[in-house]
Amino acid sequence: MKKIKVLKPVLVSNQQRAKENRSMFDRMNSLVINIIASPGAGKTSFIKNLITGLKGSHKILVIEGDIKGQIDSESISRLGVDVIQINTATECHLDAFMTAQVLPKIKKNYDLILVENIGNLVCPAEFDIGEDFKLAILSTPEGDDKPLKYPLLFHLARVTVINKCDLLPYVDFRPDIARKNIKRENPRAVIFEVSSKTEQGFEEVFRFVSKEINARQKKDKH
Ligand SMILES: Nc1nc2c(ncn2[C@@H]2O[C@H](COP(=O)(O)OP(=O)(O)OP(=O)(O)O)[C@@H](O)[C@H]2O)c(=O)[nH]1
Ligand SMILES: [Mg+2]
Repeated sequence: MKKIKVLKPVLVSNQQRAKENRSMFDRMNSLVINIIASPGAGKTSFIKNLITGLKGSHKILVIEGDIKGQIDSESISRLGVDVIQINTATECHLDAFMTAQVLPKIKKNYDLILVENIGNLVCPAEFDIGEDFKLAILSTPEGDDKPLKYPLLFHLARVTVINKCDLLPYVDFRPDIARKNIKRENPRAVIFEVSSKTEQGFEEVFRFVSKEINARQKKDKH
């Protein structure tokens, strides 16, 4: 049977739409972070910690991607921030078109838009949605070899957060090897080690994200 190559055109048209989304985010003056990790790595927990640390100083919106349901959206809205849900039904990632569909729902300007992508280490990395940067989360029970086995995400992610560091005494995860593996895929990656449960390591993340928001807003003034 003859195979038809469709992935390339799909990605090209996604790229075009992502560019249009990015222009819209630029006009809104928002820093957009696309958060990608495997199911259960701690995306929602990380987002909730970020909200707690930054909501006093910044206006935050969360775009929540799930195959089905709104469990994460509901727990995030209880923190008093706006949330927009995208249910993808069968798709294992968010793409630029799905993101574009919810953009008209954004009725005010936010300093920070956090996008929780579908739990998956593979497909979400392939689709630009118009974000400023991708942030990967690697949790310690998953193993320190994952950056080498799922290289695209760790290659593209400007930031990798090693989460669940409170579990280090109980799991075979070597932070120094994980850092080496992340840097092998992306030598310029910014790496944080945190626990979303104990909040250890978050001060540094808050400083980094605040700096990025400020840099973004200065850029727009020029
Ligand atoms: N011990 C420990 N547990 C954590 C940490 N972060 C998250 N968890 C727990 O891990 C489980 C999954 O966390 P979530 O934040 O829901 O993970 P997620 O990546 O959003 O999951 P999906 O949206 O289903 O893909 C929950 O039981 C959290 O309480 C952490 O740093 N340490
Ligand atoms: Mg979640």
